[in-house]
This record gives sequence, structure tokens and C-alpha cells, in this order.
Amino acid sequence: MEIRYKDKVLDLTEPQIMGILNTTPDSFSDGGKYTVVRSAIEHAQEMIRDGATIIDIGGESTRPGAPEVGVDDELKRVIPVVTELRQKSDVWISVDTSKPEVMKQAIEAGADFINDIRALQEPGAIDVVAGAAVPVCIMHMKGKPRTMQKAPEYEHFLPEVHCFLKDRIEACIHGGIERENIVLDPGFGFGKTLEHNYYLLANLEEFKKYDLPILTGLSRKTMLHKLLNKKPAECELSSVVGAVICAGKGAQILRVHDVKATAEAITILNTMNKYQK
Ligand code: YH5
Repeated sequence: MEIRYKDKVLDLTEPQIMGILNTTPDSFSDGGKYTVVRSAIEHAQEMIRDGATIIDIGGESTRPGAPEVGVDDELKRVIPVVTELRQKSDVWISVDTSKPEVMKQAIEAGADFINDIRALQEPGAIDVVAGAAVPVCIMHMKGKPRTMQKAPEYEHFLPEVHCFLKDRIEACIHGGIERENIVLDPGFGFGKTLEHNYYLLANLEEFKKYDLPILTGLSRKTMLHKLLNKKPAECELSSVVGAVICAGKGAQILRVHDVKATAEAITILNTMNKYQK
């Protein structure tokens, strides 16, 4: 498996690490624009050195309960970082956004992957991605980020996740997106209880049936720190374990905060896999 954009190819035979780059103001001490862009670029370069082959740039906080961000603020946060990182590196640049205007300007600034937790449901989003022929990750979420964790309920959990992704794959293809540009994500932590999340993890291999790349993000999420009675920042070890479990069950792209530790763990997995009879 692989993903392609323009002259670039990302081989997915071995799992790839997507490093999370936050550009929301709360992630830096001083909110000045120059400081924010410089710190973001330094963080991105560190993650690249540590083994990330994709950098995921997000300007909207999608943590449960976080306020919504307007398009102008999101553009101000994301575009300068995409522009600067593109000048400095040929790493895959992913933009974590649901807004068509942010997608469009990010692609113009050099982004080569769109990561949309809302699975291109915003009007115009499919058109932007189809027009640019850029790879896209579509994720399952039940409800909206602000309220999704308030007692999510399903009649049939896993079939509903599959049904949603199947419908979105069809909508994307109908809208002109090539099937080989679609990456799937079951959306750990998005409108799911602790039980839902572990049920999903246990049955992750079901998502292989689409024959599309699978992306997962468990890093520092509630399913880890709540289970272990820890703070999110204390979940490096459990996040690495989560990433390795996902890779072992077929995920090709691992969205993580702790790139170096994840890269070490994945080296073990890759080496073991070479000796599989
Ligand atoms: C994802 O899974 N997640 S942003 C709550 C936390 C910790 C971390 C403390 N974007 C995903 O990372 N994109 C986000 O609790 C994503 N898949 C894809 N494709 C949320 C996040 C987080 C939320």
C-alpha cells in the first residue's frame, strides 16, 4: 500500500508515524505570531529527526468541550506554519481541518494531505480535495466535538462506524475523489465511551476489509489516562503501547505526540515482522 501526491510516494509497507503539531495558542507560553511559528517549526523538525514522515498541523482544538474556532483564526494559525515548513522540508504535510477554505489555502501553501475529523461533510470540502487530487483521511465521529463525549449511545456500535465510513467513501468517490486517495480512521475518542474505544481497538482488523490505508490516533487520549488514572501528559508509555497494538492490527499511519518513543517501538515490530514464516 502507498499514498501518492504529485511526485511524492509514501510507502505504507511499514507503519508510518504522523507527528502531531499543535498551533492552538494554549500550546505556547507567549501568543506572539513569530514565537508561535518558530516554536512550531522547531517542534516539527524535532519530530522529523525522530522519525515522523508526516507532520499533522492543526489549528482547531477538537478536545471534548473545546470552543469552536473561526475560519480566520484557523487560517492565521495554520497557513504560516505550512508555508514555513514547506520551505524547510519535503516531509509530508498534513492539515487537520474540516474547513474547505483552510484546506484550499493549505494546499496552495504546500500541504499534501488533508486530515478531516468530520470526513469532508462541510459543504465544499469534497470539491476542494477532489480538485487538488490530494490524499485525505476521513474519520468516524458521532456527534460534534463540543458535546460528543456526553453519553454517546449506539444501537449497534461497530456496524454504525462501518456504515458511516462506507457512506463517506461513497460520497467522496461520487464527488470525484480517487479511491486510492482515501485513508480511513475509526476515530478513537470521538463520540465513544471507554468500552466503545476498547471494543474498537480489539476489532480494528475489521477495517482491513476496505483495502484502504488505516490511520489511528490514541495518543494521550482519555481511553488511556482514564483507564490508568493518570494525566494525559503522563501517558507516553501507554500511548506507545496503543500505537504498537494498532500497527499490529493493521494500521499503516500512527498519529502520535511522542514520535521518538513510537519510532523505537515500531522498529521492534518491523524487525520481528521480517522474520514471520
Ligand atoms: C484522530 O484520532 N484526533 S485531535 C483528546 C485528548 C488527547 C488528544 C486528553 N485529530 C484525531 O488528539 N485526526 C485529533 O484527551 C485526529 N484521528 C485523526 N485522523 C484530538 C486529540 C486528543 C483529544
